[in-house]
Amino acid sequence: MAGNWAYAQTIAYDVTQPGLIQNANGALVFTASGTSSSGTGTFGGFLTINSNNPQTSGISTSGTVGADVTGAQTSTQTFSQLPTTVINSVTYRSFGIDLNESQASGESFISLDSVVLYRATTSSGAAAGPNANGSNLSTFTSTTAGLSVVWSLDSFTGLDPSATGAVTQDSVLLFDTAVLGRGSGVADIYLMIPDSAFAGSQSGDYFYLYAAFGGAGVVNGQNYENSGGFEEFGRVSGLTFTSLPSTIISPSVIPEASPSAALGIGLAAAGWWRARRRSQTASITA
Ligand SMILES: [Ca+2]
Ligand SMILES: [Ca+2]
Ligand SMILES: [Ca+2]
Repeated sequence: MAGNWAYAQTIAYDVTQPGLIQNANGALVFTASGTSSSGTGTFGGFLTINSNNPQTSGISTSGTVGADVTGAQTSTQTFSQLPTTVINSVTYRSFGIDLNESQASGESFISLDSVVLYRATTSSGAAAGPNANGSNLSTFTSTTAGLSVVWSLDSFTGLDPSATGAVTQDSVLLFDTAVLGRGSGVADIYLMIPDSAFAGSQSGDYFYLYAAFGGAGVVNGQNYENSGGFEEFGRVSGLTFTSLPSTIISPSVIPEASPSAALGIGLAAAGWWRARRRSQTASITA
């Protein structure tokens, strides 16, 4: 089950408790829990992935969406639609992630395996989005003209992180919605991508966000596959963050896993898990 998109080296971030990630590719990822903000925030949803598939993925296009995406709640974004938020004097394009998982025993956990924000000079039109397990993303990436990667959770070559051998560093975020969940329609997680990553963007450019959930499978006995309830990405605006979570979440390496090594991930992660809490006081406050 696990390992649909497991790569040679997986960097895991344990976000089952509130905390802040300083992503290697320049973004801030932090939980709403443990965060203080002021203002009247809005969450402008533009990608809804709604399935019970253990691994699920989608891309935000106004064209033909993938099987797990709710088209009526999903749309291509233009540059002017992407709001900015200033945190500690740095300007970010600000996004939120609303996680919805079954709260039945053992089902509240979910992994976020991939996030890629693309920029294109043309609309994707009818290019079909990816299938549930992340395959068929190449249909989108190969037919959308002028496509480039603005930001990604992972490091990869080319345009398609689901392509064999593309990922050079695989990061995965592990969430527990029983701890972090704030209900439907509001962000549980904030994703702040530095505005500097958007250098050169034109007002007429189009933006597409790809996300994949559930691929971590079983880690330390917890099942991070997707279960009932939709996952949604939205634009976050109107918030001033007065503090961020005080816990910095450090990355930990999960050793190599073969595609059939879900059990191996669990065993290897046991040692990693015991040593994972290397918290320190956050140096970033707004
Ligand atoms: Ca789950
Ligand atoms: Ca990943
Ligand atoms: Ca779900």
